[in-house]
Amino acid sequence: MTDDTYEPPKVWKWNPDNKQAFANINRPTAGAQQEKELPVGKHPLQLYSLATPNGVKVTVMLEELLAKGHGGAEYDAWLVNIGDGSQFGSGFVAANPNSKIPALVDRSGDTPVRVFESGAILLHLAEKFGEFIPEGDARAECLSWLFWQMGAAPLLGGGFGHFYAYAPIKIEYAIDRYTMEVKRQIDLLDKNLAERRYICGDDYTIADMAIWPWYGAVIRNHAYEAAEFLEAETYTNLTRWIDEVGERQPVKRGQMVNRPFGDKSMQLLERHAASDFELRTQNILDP
Ligand SMILES: N[C@@H](CCC(=O)N[C@@H](CS)C(=O)NCC(=O)O)C(=O)O
Repeated sequence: MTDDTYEPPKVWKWNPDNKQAFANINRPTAGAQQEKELPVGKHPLQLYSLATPNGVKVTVMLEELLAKGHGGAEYDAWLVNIGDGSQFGSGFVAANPNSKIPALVDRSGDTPVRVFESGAILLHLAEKFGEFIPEGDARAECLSWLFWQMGAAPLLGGGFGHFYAYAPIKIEYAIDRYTMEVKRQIDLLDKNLAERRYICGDDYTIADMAIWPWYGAVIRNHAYEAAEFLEAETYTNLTRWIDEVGERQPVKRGQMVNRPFGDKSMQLLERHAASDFELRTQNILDP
């Protein structure tokens, strides 16, 4: 256990009986743990995901592309329940050797192309459809914020969120360290959004789609119950942007896909057609 008397041993050993948060699904090794094929639907894009912030980035992007009339962005979204270890099935590991949602298989060409890491998936789709990524100098700014988010999120989620909300004991040292960093991150976003309507300027881009699900959830108290602790409401430029982005229809739809928790009318476990949002939410399928 973790207290101030803990002395790390010379060599760390994995304890498979560890019952702490997420310890039951995590392993110190990579690779498939069981044979399990992935389902494949009829659309060009096959998404294997769950509606966590990393998953929502991609479903928002796909819904945004469809709203713009890109029929080639039609997708089948299959639910991957990371709580039961589905990310360690052989089919999923073939799509993402890193065993984390989201994973996309692009079957629009002659051979299927796998894409993993949410930032890489956003970039793949932005380049494929020529949308939500600026040209010229603005492109570098957009990619900078996209990659900023990919580097920042583990400190927000794996660092702050884990030690503030999930760790079995409250460790002041860890909470202080990560709160300092997270407050700095949200102040950075707030200052950036004091100057700009969206993260990179006047246009809504994949950088907004990457950042919104994480910081929107924390600031609006949907993750970690830390909004008061972080004084979330004081970051008024950030809250203005969170509200504006949250009003977009594709953002509302994207959040419903592969969502097995919360209000049943917002849960669309699998998405295979646009009509599923009206016809196949859990309040209808499992009243
Ligand atoms: N850097 C990755 C992170 C993905 C990630 O951490 N996914 C989590 C859910 S949000 C997951 O699949 N966890 C399962 C596990 O750790 O076994 C990305 O952005 O795609």
